Amino acid sequence: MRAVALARAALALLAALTGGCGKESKERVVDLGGGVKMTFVLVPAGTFTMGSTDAEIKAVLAKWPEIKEEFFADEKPAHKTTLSKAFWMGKHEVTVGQFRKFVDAAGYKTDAEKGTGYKVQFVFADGEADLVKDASWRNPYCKQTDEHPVVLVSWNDARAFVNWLNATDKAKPAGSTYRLPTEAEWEYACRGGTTTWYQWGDDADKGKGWCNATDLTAKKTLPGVSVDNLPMSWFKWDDGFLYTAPVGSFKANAFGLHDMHGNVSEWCEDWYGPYKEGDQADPGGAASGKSRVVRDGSWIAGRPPNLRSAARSPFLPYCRDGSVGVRVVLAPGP
Ligand SMILES: [Ca+2]
Ligand SMILES: [Ca+2]
Repeated sequence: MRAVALARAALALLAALTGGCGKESKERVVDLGGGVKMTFVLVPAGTFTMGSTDAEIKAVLAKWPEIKEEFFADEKPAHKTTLSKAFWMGKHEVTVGQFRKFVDAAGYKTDAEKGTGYKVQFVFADGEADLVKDASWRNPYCKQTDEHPVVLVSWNDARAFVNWLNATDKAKPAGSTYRLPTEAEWEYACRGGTTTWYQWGDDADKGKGWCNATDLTAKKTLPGVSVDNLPMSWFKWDDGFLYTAPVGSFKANAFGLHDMHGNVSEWCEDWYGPYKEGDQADPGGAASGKSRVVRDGSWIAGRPPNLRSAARSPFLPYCRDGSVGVRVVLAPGP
């Protein structure tokens, strides 16, 4: 009886989330005005193993022995995590065109444009790593069309964007809210039911067609780059993009989400902190902290292990980078 009641409750929640249409809709398209649209896909409730097992970390260290073990310590312990409610997630990273709609409508100035708290941004221009003072989402030092993922936006900017979505989408299902994904939602959505290092398996070299990463295209142009003060290692295939790629240029995962590996890293809602031991339900990260979570490697910030589904990074909320962007969820709750 309990199982039946739970199933009914889950169906009711799903109906509420999908606008009560009775039939599950897999995509939700939001009109931001002026022909600019944003598509969300429905990610079902479920249970998965979050983080890395000791066996995964041991195998990763064997493959990339130049990296210190403590670099992966924050991925432990692997823990069973349940997400009790379905949620909508952006099918793509937020694009320049979508972000521009927000900026124009709200008259918003990003942290980078205000120059607050953080005077320079780390971007790559002309094949070199540079610290520059005038980079912003409008001037990212690489060619970006309206279909490319917005970059050089801080966590504060990302939050301002979702606040605007909440005020703008009048057809939003009652009781649901736009926000950034929790770290658990992000990893669950990235894995799409997989338990391997990447959506395509454990072998980094078999990822061609799945993502825009630090590939041989990047190696040809940026041979001297180092990340985390270590020599760079590269994916051994060409994806055709040195900088960002237009969103959705690569394969979708099992949930219909694109670019969950690579292109740009993505802000999460949570404070960054160590994982708790034991099974968890709907975790929301550390209670407080200094940094927010950024997930996913990118066109540049990711040597192959950094693009694994379990990899995580801290990033100060006012920081912005040419490799960090945004993905949005629409989820039940405040
Ligand atoms: Ca690339
Ligand atoms: Ca991404």
